[in-house]
Amino acid sequence: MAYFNQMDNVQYEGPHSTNAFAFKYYNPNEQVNGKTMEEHLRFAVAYWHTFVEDGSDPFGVGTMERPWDVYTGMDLAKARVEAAFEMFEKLGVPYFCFHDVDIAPEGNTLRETNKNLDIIVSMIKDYMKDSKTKLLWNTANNFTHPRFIHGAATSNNADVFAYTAAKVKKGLEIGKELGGQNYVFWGGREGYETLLNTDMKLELDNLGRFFHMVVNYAKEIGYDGQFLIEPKPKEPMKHLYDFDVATGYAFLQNYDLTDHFKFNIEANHATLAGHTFEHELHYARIHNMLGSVDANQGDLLLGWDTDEFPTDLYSTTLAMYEILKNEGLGKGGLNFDAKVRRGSFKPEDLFHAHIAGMDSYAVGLRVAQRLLKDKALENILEERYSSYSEGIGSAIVQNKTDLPQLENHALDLTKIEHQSGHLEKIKSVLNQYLLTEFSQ
Ligand code: XUL
Ligand code: CO
Repeated sequence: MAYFNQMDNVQYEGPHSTNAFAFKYYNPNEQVNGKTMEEHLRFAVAYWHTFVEDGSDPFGVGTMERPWDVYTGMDLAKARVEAAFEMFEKLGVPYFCFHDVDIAPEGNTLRETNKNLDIIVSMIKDYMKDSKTKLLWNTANNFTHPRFIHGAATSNNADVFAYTAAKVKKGLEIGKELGGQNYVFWGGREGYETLLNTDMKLELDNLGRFFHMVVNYAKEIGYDGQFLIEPKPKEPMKHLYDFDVATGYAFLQNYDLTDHFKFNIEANHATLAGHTFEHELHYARIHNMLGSVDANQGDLLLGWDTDEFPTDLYSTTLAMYEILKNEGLGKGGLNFDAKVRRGSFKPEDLFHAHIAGMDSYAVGLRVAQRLLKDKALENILEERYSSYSEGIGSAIVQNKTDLPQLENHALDLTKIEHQSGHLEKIKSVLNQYLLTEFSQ
């Protein structure tokens, strides 16, 4: 059965097209520095936002018109698979991502839930045989059900720790079965409300133990996907343990896990943590920990996790700049962890939203590539730090000096020469690169 009858395959028609169902900038086969746009961008559709969510918010009920909602239970789960693969094909998107509960309903026991999962996973596997769309990552939703009220692997209740471990075990088996490239851990309930009732040391130790069990089990079954931690500072908990990349990295170092994990960085989580998106990407990159991206954006005026589709070209450019400097995302990709607004309730809005996101990242890719090719920003950095390429600076970075020698250098310095930071000039260079990209 078809769910998006009114939509054809979305094609690239170029910047002057007036067809709302065409790409204006994303041209999958276009070569950018030796790779196609499709290979650079590795877009993924997020199953939960696109096929599951109904548009409800804390103040109102669902609004989404979804033709598959005529079904319930396992029939609904199957209808969603049909709708999903129809959409993947029409959008030409190479990857998708899901949580366990997105694809199949929970039963009364985990045993029943797993049976439901097996049925849907084998259906997805069949669909994948005839589709070019692959699994970027799967994960376990260990945050929605009331059993996770006090956490999952960091719960005070050992039964919940066991339940969490069992769901992730199944998740790894599913990932292996479907050829998933990555497995994501977003600890939505791994945090706390108050230290008055929290043993933080035990909770963190348990989280470390849990991740070691995951690494061991993956080895045991021959799972070769990449593990990714997705940081977020808050929401739903007041304080989440994987606050940002730096905090997550310290956790991985403390528990001897850095060899087995990278980060899945979400734009809106970065801004919730008081960072820019590019800060989080950059921090991960310089530590060789940049794994994948949840491509969305927040709203400056709201300040919570609004999960909007990414349309801010400045942000997509700076994100792609980091990704290109990282020589790509390897097994990772750009997952649209983004939802249409509650008022955009028509099925076709799902297409408009993804087209907007894909076009915005295609622009970012092209502009970032030109910035790199011309060394427009790299030259600025080189000049700014030039004091370290000779004399005392060169001795510092080569670890060839010490405090007495540095004192000797400093004692009779009368004038320290500074260069301007030229911030406004740099921003206008960036604007120029953005504005000239498609006007040549
Ligand atoms: C929540 C969030 C999750 C993760 C996967 O803010 O981003 O959807 O991406 O669990
Ligand atoms: Co996310």
